[in-house]
Amino acid sequence: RNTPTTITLTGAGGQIGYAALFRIAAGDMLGPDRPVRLRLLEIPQGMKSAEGAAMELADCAFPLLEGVELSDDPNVAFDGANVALLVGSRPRGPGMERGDLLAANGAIFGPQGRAIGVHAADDVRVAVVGNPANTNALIAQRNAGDVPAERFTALTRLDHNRAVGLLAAQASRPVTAIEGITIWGNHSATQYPDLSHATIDGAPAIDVVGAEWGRGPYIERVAKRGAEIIEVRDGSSVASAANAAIEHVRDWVLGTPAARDGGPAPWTSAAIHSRGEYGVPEGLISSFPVRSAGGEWQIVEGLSVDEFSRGRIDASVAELVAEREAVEELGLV
Ligand code: NAX
Repeated sequence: RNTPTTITLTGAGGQIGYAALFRIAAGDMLGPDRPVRLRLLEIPQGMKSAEGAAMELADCAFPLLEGVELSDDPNVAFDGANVALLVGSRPRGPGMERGDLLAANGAIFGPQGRAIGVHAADDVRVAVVGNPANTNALIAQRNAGDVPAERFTALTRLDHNRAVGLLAAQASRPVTAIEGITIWGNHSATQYPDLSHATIDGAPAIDVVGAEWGRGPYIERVAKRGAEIIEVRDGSSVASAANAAIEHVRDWVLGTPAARDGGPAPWTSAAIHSRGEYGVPEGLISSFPVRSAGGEWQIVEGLSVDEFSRGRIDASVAELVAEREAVEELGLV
């Protein structure tokens, strides 16, 4: 039997936590041959709910699940963590200014970053789901001491999957016909779902669906899909967000698929540490086209960026720069 992987999940008493825990324990994230140990971090108000989830996990008798521990102390919860899913955060409330939002999240992600730096395993991989995800990841990374910056990522996989699903629906093709979509920038309304390199059954997607739609209503619909779900369901995206977090970590650890039929190997999207690729300022955690191999994300380089894409990428990256400046001014990083 393999040694268990320790997974710390924050906000474990919340909705996304509840949707993610059972799939992780069933092996959907790390595969059927990797036992897992779960560490659930909550604040005192969320503890009962996390306890209930832990009881139900026990009631599933998952063969891969070697233990569940609960804590409201990051120093305990991140001890020995190989994977950290940071879900609990303070999302923007009505009328909340950017400064207030970032300060509230600094109080969460600063201490969690420090605890990861001191207590997590050497191979720790961090995926931030809680919004504002990119900048929360930046705050945690900048507080985590010696942990390599590449280990801190934020989720844009839900945006990516939404972009695939909506394109497939428009073209009346299965999602498996689609490749080469990229989400660029911030996980926010400024994100840029880019069809320039996307294909449908190998043909340029933009020729199939038309540039007018692909560079207009499509972008808006992907970026505002979260609001659309809230409107229809009367509640935010939960199962799809948990699914995206699981796929992000799965691909990071186990790798993205190899090339088929002689084409380029498929890529996905993730917000990762920039070293200046595609003109994104170094040190930002921004979404790129990525593949994963050997347990590391690699940015897909050399894609052409036309004027339209350049403008969209720059606009979303400018928002990330402004958020970084704000957290620097607030002394959070
Ligand atoms: P819930 O409010 O159901 O759950 C959040 C949980 O986090 C609560 O139980 C709360 O007690 C806990 N929590 C708060 N502060 C904490 C801390 N310092 N340490 C540990 N736990 C803490 O929200 P849920 O629907 O689960 O969503 C969680 C987050 O995901 C939100 O910030 C939301 O904005 C974000 N989302 C991110 C998405 C993405 O693609 N990145 C999409 C879905 C979702 O909107």
